[in-house]
Amino acid sequence: MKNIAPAISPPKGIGDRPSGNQAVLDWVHEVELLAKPENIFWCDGSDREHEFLLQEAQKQNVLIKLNEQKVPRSYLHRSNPNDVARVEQFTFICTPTEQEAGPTNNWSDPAETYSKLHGLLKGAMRGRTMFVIPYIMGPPDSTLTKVGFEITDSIYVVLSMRIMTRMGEVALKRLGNDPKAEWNRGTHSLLDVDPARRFICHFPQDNTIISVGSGYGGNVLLSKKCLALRIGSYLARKQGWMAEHMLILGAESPEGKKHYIAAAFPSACGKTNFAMLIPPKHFAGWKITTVGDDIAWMQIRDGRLFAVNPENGYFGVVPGTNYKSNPNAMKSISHDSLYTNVALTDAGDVWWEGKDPAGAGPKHAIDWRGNDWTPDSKDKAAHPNSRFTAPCRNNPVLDPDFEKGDGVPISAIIFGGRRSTTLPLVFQSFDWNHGVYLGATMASETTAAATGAVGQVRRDPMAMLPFCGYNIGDYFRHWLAIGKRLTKPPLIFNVNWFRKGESGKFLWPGFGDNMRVLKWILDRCEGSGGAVKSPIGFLPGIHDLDLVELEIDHKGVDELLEVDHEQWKTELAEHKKFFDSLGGVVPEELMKQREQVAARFAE
Ligand code: GTP
Ligand code: SPV
Ligand code: MN
Repeated sequence: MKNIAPAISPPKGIGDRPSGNQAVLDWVHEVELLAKPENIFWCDGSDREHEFLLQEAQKQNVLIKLNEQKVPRSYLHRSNPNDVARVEQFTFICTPTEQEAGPTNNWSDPAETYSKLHGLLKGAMRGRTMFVIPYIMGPPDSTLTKVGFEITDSIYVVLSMRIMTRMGEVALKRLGNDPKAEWNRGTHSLLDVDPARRFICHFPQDNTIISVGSGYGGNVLLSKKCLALRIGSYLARKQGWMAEHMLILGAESPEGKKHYIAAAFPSACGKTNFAMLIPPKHFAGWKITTVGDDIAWMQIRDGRLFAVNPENGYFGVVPGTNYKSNPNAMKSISHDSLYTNVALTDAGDVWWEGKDPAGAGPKHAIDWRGNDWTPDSKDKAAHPNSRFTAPCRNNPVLDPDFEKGDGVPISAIIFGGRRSTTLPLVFQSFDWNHGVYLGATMASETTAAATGAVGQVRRDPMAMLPFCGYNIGDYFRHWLAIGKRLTKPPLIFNVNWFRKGESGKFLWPGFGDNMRVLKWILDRCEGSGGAVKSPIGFLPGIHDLDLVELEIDHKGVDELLEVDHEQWKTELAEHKKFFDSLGGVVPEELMKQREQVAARFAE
């Protein structure tokens, strides 16, 4: 099978074992005894190593080099067609009690699960190379930064982790020699990429992740959803900080006033696009910069929340990305990038649905499965969840404080999902606890980022449903407790770019025009923006939004901002149903918030 790499033999000076922390060496030895690899390759992230691995990956057909003139130093990877997205149904939180994992996670018993996984890993790397990747999550000088080691038998994982994390020496240095130091042990093996033997298991108490049977993104780049979110959220609660599925952006006015905003939207609901947005012409002089596009780690200082992006790269949705919707993403992926499951043109370029204006695509290409494709084919050329992996350094609007260890101060938190109906374009919570309620009850139509049905409304609290590594009730309590410690809490908002009109089309143009909503949010942070009070929170009046040069009529804006009482009756009933479904773990305060919304509708 094309994903499964035979062992490689590196030349002298590449892949050698560094001297290091004995606890790490012991663990690597244990996994070696279990998985029986042909050899071990210690990654240091150097250019020489990178060149060598790229050559090997091409030899093994794991990567295809793209046309150097079109996309310099970039490669295409095709994952197994049975393995193209996160698998929530095979993702487990393995805590001593089921109650610790809570009602929203799949739970399995740690001892039984270790034993099952060790069974699967037994001899699994025979004839293969076992790579050891030392990495850190977080800026090198941040107190929030965590060390992780990922063992993998996938060269694609190594090359991806080199982009997504800070790899090599920096991690060994950060860890030091203390055998008791905190670090994450992540073990990954492709096995034979069989969905029947695919498990993504987290052992929060042991700071351990074991992932088998997949070679795809969020399942196997253990730094990201596994460490930075599932294990991260567990550690965050224990240690008094927050690990969230949020972008972080900087917004600087023409006068030089800057705010940082964090926003939690579920998978494939617009974080990368919002974090890189280019304001419409009318907003000349405004600068939007990216700190992060997917994950925020936040801690309290001086009564405020400060955020860092633990990642070093973007693992972003490809389809729909173009020079009109997201020029900064296009530039970010124009060189030194990996592409997964997009189409390959005859000229050796990459292509996907939504790359060009309609009709301007290639007449022939090889689709993401490796088959011939023409515009008449019924199948898509690129998989709907095809992804790019690109270094943050490629982003032309990377925030200058991207690597600031202290983090950036957060003025506002935004929640939002894909909702065709009910949810207005934007509204503001009355206070922190009400904002926590907005996050706790948010919902979104499901996307291709996870396997399963697409387009079904499901509750996805704080966009963390698939990523909270412990009991969701305790997670809500943690949010409420953080609020109590903040003297200058961020304001909390909810947005919805995806409301549809009667014709079934999106009412809001989205992308760069989201600046208009962001501007109102910033005005509210500055205390200057007007608002009208509604039962669900503060809404902008139509004149509070800057809609100059926007091709949308007043009726459209009214529809976008409408709070329909009948729809909200249903929505509130859904909130109750959701809370009830969690089986009594929801804090009293959030139940009370729901009653207060209902009471405001009755006023
Ligand atoms: P993950 O990486 O899965 O966490 O996704 P994300 O939240 O970063 O989503 P991303 O920005 O990649 O957007 C996902 C899809 O939504 C893409 O196909 C975008 O084209 C589309 N999208 C993003 N922003 C908007 C918007 O403002 N309006 C509309 N209509 N679509 C959008
Ligand atoms: C998401 O699904 O939210 C992602 C992509 O960001 S993955 O890393 O595959 O989880
Ligand atoms: Mn994500």
